[in-house]
Amino acid sequence: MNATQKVIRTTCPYCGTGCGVKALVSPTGAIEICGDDEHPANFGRLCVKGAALAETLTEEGRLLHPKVNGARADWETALRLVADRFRETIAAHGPDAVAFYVSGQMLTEDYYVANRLMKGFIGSANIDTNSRLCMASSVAGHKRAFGADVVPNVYEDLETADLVLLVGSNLAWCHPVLYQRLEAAKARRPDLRIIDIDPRRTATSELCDAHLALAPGSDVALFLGLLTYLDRVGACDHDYVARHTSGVETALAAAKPWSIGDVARATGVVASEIEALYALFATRERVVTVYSQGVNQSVHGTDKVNAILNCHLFTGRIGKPGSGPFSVTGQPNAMGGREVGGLANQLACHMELDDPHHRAIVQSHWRAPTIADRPGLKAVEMFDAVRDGRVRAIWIIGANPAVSLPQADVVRAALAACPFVVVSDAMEHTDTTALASVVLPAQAWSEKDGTVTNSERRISRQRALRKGVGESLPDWRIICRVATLMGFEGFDYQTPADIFREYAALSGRLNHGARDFDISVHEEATQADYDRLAPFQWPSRKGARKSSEAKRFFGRGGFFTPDRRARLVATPYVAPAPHEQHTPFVLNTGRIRDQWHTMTRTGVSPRLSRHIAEPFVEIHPADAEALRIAPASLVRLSNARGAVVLRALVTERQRRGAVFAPFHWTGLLASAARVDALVGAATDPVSGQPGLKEARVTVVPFPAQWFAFALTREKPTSIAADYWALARTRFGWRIALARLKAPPDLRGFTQALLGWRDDDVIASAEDRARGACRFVATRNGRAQGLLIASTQPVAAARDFLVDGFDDAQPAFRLLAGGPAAQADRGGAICICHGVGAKEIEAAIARDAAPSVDSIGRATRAGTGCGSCRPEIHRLVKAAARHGATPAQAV
Ligand SMILES: Nc1nc2c(c(=O)[nH]1)N[C@H]1C(S)=C(S)[C@@H](COP(=O)(O)OP(=O)(O)OC[C@H]3O[C@@H](n4cnc5c(=O)[nH]c(N)nc54)[C@H](O)[C@@H]3O)O[C@H]1N2
Ligand SMILES: Nc1nc2c(c(=O)[nH]1)N[C@H]1C(S)=C(S)[C@@H](COP(=O)(O)OP(=O)(O)OC[C@H]3O[C@@H](n4cnc5c(=O)[nH]c(N)nc54)[C@H](O)[C@@H]3O)O[C@H]1N2
Ligand code: SF4
Ligand SMILES: [Mo]
Repeated sequence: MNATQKVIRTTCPYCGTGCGVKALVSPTGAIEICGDDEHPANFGRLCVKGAALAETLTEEGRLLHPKVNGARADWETALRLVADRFRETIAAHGPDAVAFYVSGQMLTEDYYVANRLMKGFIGSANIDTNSRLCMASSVAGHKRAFGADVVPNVYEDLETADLVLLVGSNLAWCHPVLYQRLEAAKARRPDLRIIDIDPRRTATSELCDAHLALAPGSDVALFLGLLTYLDRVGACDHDYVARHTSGVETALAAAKPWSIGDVARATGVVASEIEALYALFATRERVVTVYSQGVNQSVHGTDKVNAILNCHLFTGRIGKPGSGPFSVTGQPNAMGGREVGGLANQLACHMELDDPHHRAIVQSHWRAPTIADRPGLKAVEMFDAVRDGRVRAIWIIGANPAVSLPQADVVRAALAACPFVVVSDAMEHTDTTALASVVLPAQAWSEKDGTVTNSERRISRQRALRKGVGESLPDWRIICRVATLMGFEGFDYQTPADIFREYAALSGRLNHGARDFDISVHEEATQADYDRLAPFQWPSRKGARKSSEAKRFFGRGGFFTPDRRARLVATPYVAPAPHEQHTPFVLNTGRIRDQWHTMTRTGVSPRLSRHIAEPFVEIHPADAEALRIAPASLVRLSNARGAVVLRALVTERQRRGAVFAPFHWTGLLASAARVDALVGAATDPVSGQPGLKEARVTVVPFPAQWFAFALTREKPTSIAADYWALARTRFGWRIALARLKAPPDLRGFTQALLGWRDDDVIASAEDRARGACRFVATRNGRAQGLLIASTQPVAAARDFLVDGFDDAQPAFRLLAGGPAAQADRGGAICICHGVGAKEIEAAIARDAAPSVDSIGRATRAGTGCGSCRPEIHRLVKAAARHGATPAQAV
């Protein structure tokens, strides 16, 4: 840091860990990013995505002004059109004919005004958030058990526990800083036991003492077995159960039939591993169970949640230091959205739609003409209603449902046919903005101001670091202007602080401890207070002495049910339906380390695009062999709903009978990799959350005859291939391609793809024996484009070519017969220091006693943000098992 730089403290816009970020802003506007050592979520750490934030602050691809039917429009015209069309639709078809689909990436202030407009002024509850796809089963499970949606514990409990279970949670890649805190705790206290419960082995498993690769969807059986085991061995906390719970008999009755043998049969895990897990749970005093999408994204998600909560309640292990169930939130403000009422079945500030007293409180606080009194459409239902014409005008804010929602092809068609679609987004081109009648440019992270809540109920400020690009405006302001144009009064907030103050006051209104969510201590916050606001946890009740406010909930009961007791819920196990012959594989979906959702932001970063540059599917070697799928070949996954084509990653980390594919790739970045096109509309009956990890598919080789890898400076305008995937590089784009038949005119094909001009110098080399051909185009002595084609999947050191592309030398060396071996560093592992798998393997081979730390000293890998440490660990372990083996790219 230098003296001219201004320090602005803000919060990372990615995962729900909610790390504090320190931005160093120079007078020139240049921005450097580092971790905020004072923020209690991360104490200075950042993962690779947080560390690369500065790189995403480009104007490239941003939406700079409003557009109506594809043409530039001014704000007044665009907003008036939105207001008029919504008003007309409501007048003609009633308030339920309009809907908002919003996002856990909105700030709380944005959410508050959107919710107030829909539920208090339009008078419908048709506002739902993408958190329906993410947290709805945790919300429903919490409400069933606790009477309110509360995460009882705090992050430090992960560090002080004796046993941590990670259920359906790839923490190493999805909450990397929490994982690092856990890793550091284990290094300090090797006796801390960590068990991973996930059908596939992930980077997270590397730290764990055991990995239980249970059958997909069998979690309820595992936790029913645990409950009955705990009862049998006398691990019940009788005092806690008697004083603070009800329903224990029914829950136990549902669990009784589950012997360890039954659990082994249902989960496919050997009995001894199950028994070892149960014994640890019974005997370790402090236990934390972390869970996320492997639990929530299931048609039995709410039962999975309650099956876990039951075991914690039964043993009194909740809301105590080092003990409790811990649902970790995904998005930066998924938690804030739950608090403010962004779900179609909530009101605001954890108040309920079906409670007349709550409705009266909210309506009067909102000075609202009406108040919705029944739940609106939940995400999947909302798009069904768009499809069948019940919803005739929809406003999508901060989400990309044409990629991320189940039945994505149906969603796309529904939006294309909908009479009026408004999309507020920061980016110009997304799969969803392509379907909009009106697109509105939203300010993005670094430009806007507001608050977010992380997984441990901690509210932090996001602060503007610079002016908004183009004509973009903050979401709250866009929503308020539309509300005003619709004729509604009271949307004249001047700053987010005005909204925050009103919100804080609502949380405390007629509360007196009856409701969990309370931040009324801030109800009189001035602009200056808001500007200074330091991260704080709720509850933060007005008038309560700080010391009297427990940091955790429920350690001594005090649930939010009418009798103040928690409910143990009977959770019968429903085995997944037997496989249909034509769709024999379970399609599990999720995330990778360096990309965020539909890649609209992380996809612009060359550094983040490097770790995994192509959509892929993990498949077990035995399944691959039976289906004649070679490593790195292309495969087609399909079912009645759709099809995708992905690169095969053959790995024993995957179970037989199941495949895993990330859901990040969009229609803009790959020919056919929107995996949500394959996911069905079935949802959990309690929460309405879809089974995003439970689709069924068939898997076959994709019969490509021709393959290519290309680098270009300019993004191709069209790609004449049956398969393609694009990724950003420092100097342009990398493209993987395949065709069912070789292009008849390879030179012409290459010229069109790479955008050659006639005056470019073209060099080429052909290897007829291997059916390979290489082209390099240069302009003024600098590489312009490169293409390697082959009748086999192209085996080239891709990162090496990417790195050397600019000066064209490596490309020419390649033409001369392939890259120098010593220069090929292998697939990217450490992004901070640019260390590849082959360099790490070489260092491991040289090291007498290799460890993650010694390899870090030798190569610097893993010594930056630390996100790659689990992968280095895997390479160290693999070398110990087999001697040095070549690492796979993923
Ligand atoms: N890098 C990165 N980090 C992110 C995100 C991102 O896009 N990229 N997104 C953020 C968001 S919004 C979210 S919600 C979180 C999600 O964070 P996670 O929930 O950790 O991520 P996922 O990869 O969706 O799924 C977790 C695991 O569930 C497993 N699973 C699948 N089926 C089952 C099952 O039946 N039982 C069990 N026990 N496990 C199963 C999968 O194999 C997978 O490893 O990540 C957040 N962090
Ligand atoms: N198969 C499968 N599908 C899944 C999941 C899965 O695990 N498997 N996970 C689900 C989960 S947990 C989640 S959370 C969802 C995520 O799915 P989405 O939320 O639909 O995905 P994002 O790419 O995060 O979309 C956010 C959009 O908001 C835009 N944006 C960024 N900043 C701003 C801003 O400040 N204002 C506005 N207005 N827009 C902005 C971005 O450019 C982007 O287009 O996906 C769900 N879908
Ligand atoms: S763990 Fe990474 S992505 Fe998540 S908040 Fe922290 S820096 Fe951001
Ligand atoms: Mo999520």
